[in-house]
Amino acid sequence: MYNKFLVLAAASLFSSAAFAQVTVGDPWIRATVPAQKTAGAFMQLRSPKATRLVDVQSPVAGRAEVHQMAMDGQTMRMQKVDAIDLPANQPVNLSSGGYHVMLFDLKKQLKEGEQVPLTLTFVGADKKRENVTVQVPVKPLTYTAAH
Ligand SMILES: [Cu+2]
Repeated sequence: MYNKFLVLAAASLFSSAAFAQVTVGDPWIRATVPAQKTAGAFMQLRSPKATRLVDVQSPVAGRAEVHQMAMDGQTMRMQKVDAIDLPANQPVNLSSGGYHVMLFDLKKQLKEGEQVPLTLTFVGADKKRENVTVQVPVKPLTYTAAH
């Protein structure tokens, strides 16, 4: 089962690359408790040509931002970043402790097993905008990525 999934994932990576699209690997969102208004989303981005992630949107959130964790003195804080640079063919990880997507003003509780649509907007060197929409599975509060 697990091996089969890996093969399928690899196959989809290759087919997407043929269309010069950004691929989104292993996306996930952490489940929320009732009344929680924010959630973090994580994934691995890879682009066949240099591009930048400039915007994020989701129908379940009033607003979404790209964030980065950074040390502020002794305290780890997150701050909004305007864009994430994706060098050609170099995977960029959005993971806890680094870059992540932050959803604000959640319109509902995100429960384990659900899928949340997330649209990522990229702008390449040619200034063309490219939208990539992925269905992001909601993972339990205790989940950490496999790698
Ligand atoms: Cu954040």
